Amino acid sequence: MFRGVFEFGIIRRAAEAALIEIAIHDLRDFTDDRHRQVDDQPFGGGAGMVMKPEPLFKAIESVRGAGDKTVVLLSPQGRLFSQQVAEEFSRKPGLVLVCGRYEGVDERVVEHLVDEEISIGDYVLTGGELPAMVVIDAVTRLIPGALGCEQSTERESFSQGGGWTGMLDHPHYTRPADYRGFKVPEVLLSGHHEEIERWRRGKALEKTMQRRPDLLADRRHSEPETD
Ligand code: 4FV
Repeated sequence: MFRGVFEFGIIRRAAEAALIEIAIHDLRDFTDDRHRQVDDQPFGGGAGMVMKPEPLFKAIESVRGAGDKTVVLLSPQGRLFSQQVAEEFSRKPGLVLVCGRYEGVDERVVEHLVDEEISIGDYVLTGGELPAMVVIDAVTRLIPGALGCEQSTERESFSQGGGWTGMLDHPHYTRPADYRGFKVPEVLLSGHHEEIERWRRGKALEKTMQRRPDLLADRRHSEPETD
């Protein structure tokens, strides 16, 4: 599942530039029984299977290495992933992303090995692989040098920098200035950078108020008190 995703675009370039290093480990390689079993029936009964502790302990302990890596289990029980969490993770030396399957992993893995549980949203997926890819994508683009000049993380949705704290993004336009009679807003063609900045901030605020007023509430809490 991962190969396809990491062979394209920014993730691929960041790996080629050694800005990131991604290693994928098959849990079955950490089993020692003939059936290479990684799951088993749940104690207490019930539907589905649970991932066994042994392969996970062996895998995580060997991958974690010197222990400077943060062990993250992707699960619906986790803290909701966000741009802020992505920025936090992008400043860490390394991550071990544990992808569950079936009903989930044996709780002793969570208790004794997992530093942080992360959820990408309140819905149930078939596995933790897609959430892991989401985390890798959001974190990689925050690694200095990962984004070429055509993109910047400075001012974008939810970013914490440059006065656009936590707002949705402003509309974007490119050539042609007139497409089927649909024109680009004059101000963007004016070259008046301050007016353009004001228009963009206005549009970002308008869209945020309409679609995500909750973000403005958070903003108010995160902004320092002004007299
Ligand atoms: C999930 C989420 C998620 C739960 C059982 C995998 C599934 C299955 N992970 N954010 N939402 N995981 O639904 O991170 O093992």
